[in-house]
Amino acid sequence: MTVPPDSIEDIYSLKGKRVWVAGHRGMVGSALVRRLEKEDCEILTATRNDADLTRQDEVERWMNKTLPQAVFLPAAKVGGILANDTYPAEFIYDNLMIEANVIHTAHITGVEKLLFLGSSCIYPKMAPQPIIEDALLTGPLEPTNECYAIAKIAGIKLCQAYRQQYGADFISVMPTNLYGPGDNYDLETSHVIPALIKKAHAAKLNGDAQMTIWGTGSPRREFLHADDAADAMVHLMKVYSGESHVNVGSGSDLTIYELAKIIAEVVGFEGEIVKDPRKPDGTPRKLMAADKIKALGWQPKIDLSKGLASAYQWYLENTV
Ligand code: GFB
Repeated sequence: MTVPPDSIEDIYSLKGKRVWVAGHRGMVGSALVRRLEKEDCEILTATRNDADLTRQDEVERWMNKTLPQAVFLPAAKVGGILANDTYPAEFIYDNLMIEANVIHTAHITGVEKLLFLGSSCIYPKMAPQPIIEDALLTGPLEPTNECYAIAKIAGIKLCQAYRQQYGADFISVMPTNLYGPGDNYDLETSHVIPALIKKAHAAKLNGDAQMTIWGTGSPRREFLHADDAADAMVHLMKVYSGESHVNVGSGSDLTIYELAKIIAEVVGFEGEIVKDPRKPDGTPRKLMAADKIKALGWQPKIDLSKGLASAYQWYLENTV
């Protein structure tokens, strides 16, 4: 049951604080900046020229200079199933470096509160559904994204370790598959939603009889709009402090084939949807339990069809 937001007391205030969004150019980082603009705080951002987050000396220099009081850490090397499977070295190395540098330096420079973003792929491939937070490290991971997941699990452990040893107020959230403005539309590296929007749009324009989706179409996925995810993160920054990570999802899922049909309808592609089983399916299902975040007084506002329509609009206005 969702607890009314008003009944949950803030334990941390962003008011008047210097708040660093590390990775503000990404889809989640830019959604966080949009959301934080509604708070009475000073938003700090760093371009790659200011600080390459994979370089410890650059992170230290930048954080010592700007002294953020609160940090959101969405910065990460991210990608869809094929990118994860093709570039495991970058997915583990870049992510380990970014989180180790930022979390350690946050401790050294006395950051009051830090929120680290993981991903639902940290859970075992065959975790019972819906996946509760305690399912972490109870079984083998999905092989196509094992390197990314191991790096993200290390990030959760970093936050827990600095909390246990030094009392640092560092928390972690595990968002489900996200989509929204600023998404990556490169078909080789993107997630499924931007890929299918792009494919459906091209098929419509070409007058194609078919569009192809990867895999069997039967895996189930949960999706959340990036603006909802950012809203959840700002909420958790204010109301949550604890060692365990918190799932951030929509609470419902659908098959990839069902998703493709909705996207075809949103885009106006009327042809056939064909499956390509030579491509990987990945995890069969990763619906996360939403009980914890609901009990903390948060629920999503953007339903999938409306969110997909706005994502398509963004695609038309920004990439075509
Ligand atoms: O979004 P996606 O790449 O990520 O794929 P994952 C989701 C499902 O959609 C898979 C299928 O079963 C894909 O086979 N799919 C169908 C497609 N057509 C397409 C297409 O054209 N492009 C893509 N990309 N998929 C990633 C992880 O897993 O999701 C990461 O690898 C991370 O670690 C991220 O957790 C959120 O949900 O499979």
